[in-house]
Amino acid sequence: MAPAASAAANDFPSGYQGYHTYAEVTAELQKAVANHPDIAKLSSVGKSYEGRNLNLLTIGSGTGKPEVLFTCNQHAREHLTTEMCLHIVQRFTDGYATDSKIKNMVDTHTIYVVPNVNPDGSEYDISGGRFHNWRKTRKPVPGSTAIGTDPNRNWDYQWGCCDGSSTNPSAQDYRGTAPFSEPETRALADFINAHQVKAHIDFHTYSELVLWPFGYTTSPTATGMTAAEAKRFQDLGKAMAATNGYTPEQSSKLYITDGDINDWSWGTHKILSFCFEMYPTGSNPGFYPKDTQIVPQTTRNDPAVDLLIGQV
Ligand code: 0X9
Ligand code: ZN
Repeated sequence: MAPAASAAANDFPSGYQGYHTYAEVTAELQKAVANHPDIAKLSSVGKSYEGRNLNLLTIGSGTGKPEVLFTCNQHAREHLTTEMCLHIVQRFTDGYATDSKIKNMVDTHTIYVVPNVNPDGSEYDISGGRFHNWRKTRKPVPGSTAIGTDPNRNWDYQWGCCDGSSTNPSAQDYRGTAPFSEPETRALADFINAHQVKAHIDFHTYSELVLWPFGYTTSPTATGMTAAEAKRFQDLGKAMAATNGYTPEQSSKLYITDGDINDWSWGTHKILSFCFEMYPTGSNPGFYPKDTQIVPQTTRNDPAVDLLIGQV
């Protein structure tokens, strides 16, 4: 059965109107392509449950180059991350003609950006002109009255293995009925499976952390993670954190998760995959910093983004 139509959100509440709604993100991506057709292309990795395109902006000018992926907004209310992905798009397109460092990165890589992995959730979060503190997707859970699965517990690597997610459909970290039960994670995984991504950041808020796999175990090494590989994550994670002032640690040190995107990306494809938890450090302002924070908190990650791209 087709999902019920859900109205597009008109805008963010007052004090937050510098944030981009899904329609505004799409318009900005179209503008980036119109202004830079030689290096930017807009497509999608698939559709959300409610039928929105999962926009994919590809930046580059050739094939066979190392591929780097940036994903944002798996969690609905983490709107600052969408702005992070939009900032990456704008910096690498608008900066191409004037900044030789950016030109060099673009000429030697293919950069993929998915600003809204969970657009149904983020539109719901701002619906009716107020915030709803929504985290999950918007697909009803079969056999339950609950809505939504935590997309970052829905990835098919050690899914549900280790008490790092919930089987309760009402829980914030509900893992779903099966790995990739959500059309959004399925589509993004299919895209990654079909490409050669070497490095990745999945942006979240909040806590100002640089996190690396594995999240399902507190051990730094495991099947699929040698001591040398763990050291590479540690060294690069610390180097990136030194540029943005975040705290670097293995993700399980924060808490155990199973089925997150970073464990799957590394465990399945050996992608150098990090989770950045952006501004702020604490619950005030938590998930809802005013729009005056967009520029300082997104530009803050420029050196870390460049460092990651420079690795591959
Ligand atoms: O719980 C999550 O999915 C992420 N934190 S958030 O507050 N944005 O929801 C963190 C995932 C990183 N993995 C682990 N902590 N194991
Ligand atoms: Zn999150």
